[in-house]
Amino acid sequence: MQQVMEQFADLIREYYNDPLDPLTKQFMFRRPPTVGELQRPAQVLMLGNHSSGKSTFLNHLLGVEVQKTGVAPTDDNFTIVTYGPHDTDRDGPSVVSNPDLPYEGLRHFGDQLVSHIHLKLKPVELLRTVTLIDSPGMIDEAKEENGRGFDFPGAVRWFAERADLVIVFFDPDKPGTTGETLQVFKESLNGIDHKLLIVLNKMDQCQNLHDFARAYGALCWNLGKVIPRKDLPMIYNTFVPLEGKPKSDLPMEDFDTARNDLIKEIHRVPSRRMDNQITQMQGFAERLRLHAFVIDEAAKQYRSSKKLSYFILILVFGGLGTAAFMTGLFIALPALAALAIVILTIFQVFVLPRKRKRIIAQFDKIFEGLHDREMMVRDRAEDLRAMWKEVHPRASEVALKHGLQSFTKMSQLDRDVLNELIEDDIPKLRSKLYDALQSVSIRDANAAEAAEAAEADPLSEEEPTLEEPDTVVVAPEGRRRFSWGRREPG
Ligand SMILES: Nc1nc2c(ncn2[C@@H]2O[C@H](COP(=O)(O)OP(=O)(O)OP(=O)(O)O)[C@@H](O)[C@H]2O)c(=O)[nH]1
Ligand SMILES: [Mg+2]
Repeated sequence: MQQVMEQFADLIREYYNDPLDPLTKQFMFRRPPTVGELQRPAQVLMLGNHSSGKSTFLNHLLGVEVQKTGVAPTDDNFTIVTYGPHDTDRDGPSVVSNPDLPYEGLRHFGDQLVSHIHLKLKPVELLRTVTLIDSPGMIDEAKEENGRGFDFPGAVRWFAERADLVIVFFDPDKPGTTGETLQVFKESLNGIDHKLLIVLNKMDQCQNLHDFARAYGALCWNLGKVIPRKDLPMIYNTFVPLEGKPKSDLPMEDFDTARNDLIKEIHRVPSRRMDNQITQMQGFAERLRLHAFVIDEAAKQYRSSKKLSYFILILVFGGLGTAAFMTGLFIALPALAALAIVILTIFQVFVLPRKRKRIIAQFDKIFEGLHDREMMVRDRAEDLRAMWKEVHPRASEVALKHGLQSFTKMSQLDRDVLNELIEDDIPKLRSKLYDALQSVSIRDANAAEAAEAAEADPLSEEEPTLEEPDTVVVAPEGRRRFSWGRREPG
């Protein structure tokens, strides 16, 4: 599995190196993910009301006491738990200033947040491929502005966008989503419901079916208000078995199954990460294409209108000069030359910048013009418009700041390479990933079956096959590359 992941991570990096990074630079698009961000292990963000059992679950999952647990809402830190050969703790400032760790972006939230960040390294096998992030318990009452001293929903959004799975914990005491929880659902988790899992925890606290129905009903009712979808995400009703807790009268098997399923989902996160990275690269490439094509078209319009204006100037002054020459009015020639220089200066200082601004103000029209056919398909038009809404401010900003003249023409080869990446290479990469993951899981299942059979019949001759998976050949052979200024073939 690890080997398959590494191969795909390398491939994704290769696509960023060529053509996405050079095109990003050419058109001054936003920063692509760094190598550190691409290489980091998969991340699971654990959110939830205070005392809903986040830290207890984390300890249970890892089989060691990593986090303190307790009834009072005492933990107001984001704790990043990741792999290290020895138990080590690091504080926020050292975490956000370490370029080898993908948390530098948190610095923008200010010192208050940084002082609420902790990193714990633990020698636990699961942490080699999955990093867990425990978060401050949310208070289920309306909070004053800035009650925490930092932008809590913003920080949650930052972590959630980078997480491959976001688990939100509730418990039967507080199955409501009001106050801070409501704010987080609306401001931090909108648009990422595909990574969201909901856990109704501490089910052993429900004494009977009535308690369970009340808690489950209240949670669904409240979630329905903040998740604008017809179908709610999967809700795992579970608990963590703890010594000394009173036993419930409810049958516990289903809750045990839900806990095992939840743990399986967490173990599956590294493969989800690959899928998320492909989705992220696709989103990046599609936005870059919109940005680059619109700027390139605007720059083309600007260049041709500039050429036309120069052509008219040359024609007029060339004509006047020739006429003066032919009629023997040589005395008029210096005056004509001076006038040509004045008009050229006015043209360059006043007319061209205004022209540039006018073209940039018409970016919407250029966008519509470039996609007139796709705009006929309703769903595609909606997607494109939503994407353009995101891309437009940056495109206008860089065009205004640097001027349309500073963008070199995009070659047909680069256009084709980018189009092929989006239309062909990325979908193929995704299906290769599914095939590779499927063959790994079939092999794992066979190995487990063989091991079980060997255990049941120790005299059997057959050895369980536990060999390493074959290398999956995924290198893109013969694909076209970014031109790096080369002329296109033909
Ligand atoms: N009965 C029962 N108690 C639990 C369960 N999980 C956690 N607890 C108890 O609930 C209390 C709170 O658990 P924590 O794990 O500290 O909760 P938390 O969500 O991390 O809380 P904060 O860090 O304050 O947000 C502790 O006393 C735990 O022993 C559970 O599944 N069943
Ligand atoms: Mg906690």
